[in-house]
Amino acid sequence: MVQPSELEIAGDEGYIIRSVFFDNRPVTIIAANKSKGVLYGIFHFFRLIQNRQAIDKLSIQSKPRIQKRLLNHWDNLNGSVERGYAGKSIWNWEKLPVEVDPRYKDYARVNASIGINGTVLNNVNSQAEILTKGYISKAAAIASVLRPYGIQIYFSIKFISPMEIGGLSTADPFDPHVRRWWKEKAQQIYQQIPDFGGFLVKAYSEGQPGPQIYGRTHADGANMLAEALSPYGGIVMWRSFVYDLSIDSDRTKCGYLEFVPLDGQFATNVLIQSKNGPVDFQPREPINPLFGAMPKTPIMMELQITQEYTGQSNHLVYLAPQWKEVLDSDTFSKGPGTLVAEIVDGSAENHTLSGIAGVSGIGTDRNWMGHHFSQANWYAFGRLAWDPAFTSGQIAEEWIRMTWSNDPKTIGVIAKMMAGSWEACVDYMTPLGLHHLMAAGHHYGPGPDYVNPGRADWSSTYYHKADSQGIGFDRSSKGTNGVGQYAEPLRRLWDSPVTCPEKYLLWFHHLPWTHQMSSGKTLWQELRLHYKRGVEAVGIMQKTWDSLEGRIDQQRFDHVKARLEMQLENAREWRDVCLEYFGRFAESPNSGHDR
Ligand code: GCW
Repeated sequence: MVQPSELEIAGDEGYIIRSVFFDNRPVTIIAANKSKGVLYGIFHFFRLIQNRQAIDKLSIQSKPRIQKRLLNHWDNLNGSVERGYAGKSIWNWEKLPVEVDPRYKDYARVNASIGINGTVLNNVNSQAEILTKGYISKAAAIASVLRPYGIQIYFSIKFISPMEIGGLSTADPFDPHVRRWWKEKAQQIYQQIPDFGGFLVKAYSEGQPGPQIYGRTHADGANMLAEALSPYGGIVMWRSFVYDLSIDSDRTKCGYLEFVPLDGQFATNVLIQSKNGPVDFQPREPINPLFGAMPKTPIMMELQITQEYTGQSNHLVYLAPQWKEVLDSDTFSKGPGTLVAEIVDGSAENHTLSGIAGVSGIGTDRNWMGHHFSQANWYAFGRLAWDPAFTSGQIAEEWIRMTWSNDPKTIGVIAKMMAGSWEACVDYMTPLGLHHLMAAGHHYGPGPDYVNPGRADWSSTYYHKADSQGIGFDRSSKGTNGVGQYAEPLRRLWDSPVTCPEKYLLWFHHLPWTHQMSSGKTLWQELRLHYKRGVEAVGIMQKTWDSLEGRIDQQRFDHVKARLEMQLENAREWRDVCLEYFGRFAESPNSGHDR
């Protein structure tokens, strides 16, 4: 029926599902090497049933391509969630470990059903308290609920914890007392949580301390933690989200400049966790140049499920197409066909360790994510982490069938809305490679004129550089040479406005308003068209949704309807504010453009 040899390739998490006859009766076998594989196999089988697929002639074999598939909660210990738009943190630290909210089990099941096998409980802007005895016991209570579902827990740690809660006078990674402190801390954690996953670290970035305080490198810091965790099989996920403008005045270049020279210096249980793009989860970014640039180090990809820059919990934006664009991008780092997905799954560079993280959007809201459709992003993250080759359409269809309906009309309508929603958001917020145009104090509405008094790179004007001469950030070889961080032929193609894909045009080039686009239109005309198109797309989504009234329950229908109204209003605002502002330059007497 299933030979043991067939299971060899299934590994620890894979499974085989097969229809066979046993004693003349049809049976379905779900076989795996480990209980986790059986768990995933059963969820696969449920999915088939929920998707109304035939289950009488099954012959399925599946295993995850990426090893560590994690959610990252940006949850603070006081119950607030950084960039969370769905209520408070689900971790009720005050009541733990005595009271264990039944929702943790629901959380575990949802995650296991999409293959997620790890979760970082607390914010990367970390508090040292997470490592105190009390919090370790609280976390152990969560771990025991998640364990049967194959989910390990991890902590974000603060680099100077030995000082803040350990009474040491330094956190220097070369100090023997500091090293001992971390080793003892690891031992303490593993005593209570034997399958603890490891540490996530944001160091020397946005006010978080790091080894640089002591003149040490990221590798020195990461390796100290790796040494403490390695006896137990724990890992360190060290983030590359750093942008110290004293290293380079172009923010997009900083991560690469700090990390690439360290390739080869990290311990074997360290992964470098890098955001998909070089800035910060903008509606669209070109790939992070670190993918493929550190062949000796496993690079873990960080995606953002919570919609910090894409309308938060008010806009319907299905992000799988964005993630697919990144995963399917060719880095050319080992010649043509070295896709980001193959860097991340470890196959391109022969790493045994591989990982992907999604910044969670989960909160205490009844529907988990604030917007019913945001759940699709959670679902899609899990599915792509399992296999980056799945298509966004296929994932959407599975989710729609399980969440909304198996009625073909409903599926078709919702699938169409979802498919176009990301590109619509890019169009009404930041088309043609524009980025980071938000108003002061939040990451929601438009503020192209915003200038941060303290930091140039927190200003919108730093990114778009619009003036009467033109618009865009010159990262070509004539500008900051940001393009120089990519492998050939990307470097060459993106260096010229003629061969640079238009979706990245203003990311890499500062061009006159009269620049001719492939459509024959001028840049200014094209920009206006994109903003207009984005707003129109939301209007169409709204009408499309209305056509579903009566086909789905009224409560969720009304919820989405109300949010689409808000989305349309917001999209119009983005269009009007941005075009009014850019128009001041584009249509000024010396722009060369007709009014
Ligand atoms: O996306 C930005 C957010 C910060 C976040 C930071 C990071 C957790 O605006 O809120 O901090 O990036 O990723 O570290």
